[in-house]
Amino acid sequence: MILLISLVIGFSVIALFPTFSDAQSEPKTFVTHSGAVVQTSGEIIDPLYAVSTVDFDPMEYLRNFNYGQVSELPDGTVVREFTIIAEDDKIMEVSPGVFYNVWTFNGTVPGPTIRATEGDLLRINFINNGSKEHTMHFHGIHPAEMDGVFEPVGGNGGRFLYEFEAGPVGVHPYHCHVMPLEEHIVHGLYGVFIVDPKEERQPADEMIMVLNGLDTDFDTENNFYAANTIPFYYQHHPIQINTNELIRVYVVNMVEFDPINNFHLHGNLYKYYPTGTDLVPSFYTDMITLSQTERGIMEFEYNYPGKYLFHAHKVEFSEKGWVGIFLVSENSKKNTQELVRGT
Ligand SMILES: [Cu+2]
Repeated sequence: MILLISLVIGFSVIALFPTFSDAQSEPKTFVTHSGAVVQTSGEIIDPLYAVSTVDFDPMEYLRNFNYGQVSELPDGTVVREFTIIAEDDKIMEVSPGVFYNVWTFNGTVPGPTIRATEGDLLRINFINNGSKEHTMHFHGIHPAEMDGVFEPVGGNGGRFLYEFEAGPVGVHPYHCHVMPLEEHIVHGLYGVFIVDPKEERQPADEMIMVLNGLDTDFDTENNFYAANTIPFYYQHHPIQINTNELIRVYVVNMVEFDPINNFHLHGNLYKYYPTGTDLVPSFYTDMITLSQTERGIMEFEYNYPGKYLFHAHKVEFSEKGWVGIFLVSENSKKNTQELVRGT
């Protein structure tokens, strides 16, 4: 009888915990109390938190511009509304086997590229679902109370409505501005804000490159560098472009800790518009140097097909991931100048 009861209890326990063996074999990612990110298939005792990993596709990010929900005021002003959600508990595998606690705007690093035309009214519904205070601080022109510095937004659902006119024309960063600032930026709370001129720029194959660094061991030095977060990504997945087609790159340097970064293009030179505020290029070069949050617009066309590198000429950065390839194909179309002239 006792044996029978034991068997019944035994089977009940197995029935109650059918996934026990699955849980043991499925790796989990979590953050320890010391801040280290660990993946294990073993039992996690008292984790700080356990989360799933974030997937980020740099190729999708590259040409993804968000224009918001568009409406119009009675006076004809275009209104663009965005909802941006901050979180700080996500883990991303930034390089094979390297897990990093990313803090995200709308689930990615960088956050979504926000794009508007000069004079549009921007409404950014900011929701902080993180555990810490966060804000959105836009570079550009706006009232003091919209600056995202002295109005920290509390975690666990805190909200703030940023409302301001888009300007000036150019490419600007946005980022969290809560102290310690360095920590909030290096974990990934930043993105790109493009303000187009009312008279549109020439048609082009447009792309965004955020230059970033990853301090995966929390020693205030970067272990990896990248264009768009994943080290070596565009070297393994070259960016496909065409000969005789205008390429426009919005480049923003968000690397912390190292005072400078730079951008070298192979087999070509580019016209460079610092901050993108002027419609006439300031330089024709194959090398620009960028300090923290320095940014600009690069424009170029390739005449010859083939593979061309682009990378930091600070070789340490390129050897730690900030390197990519443009794969240039022969363009059957007329070149951009002919298309513009309509000949
Ligand atoms: Cu923050």
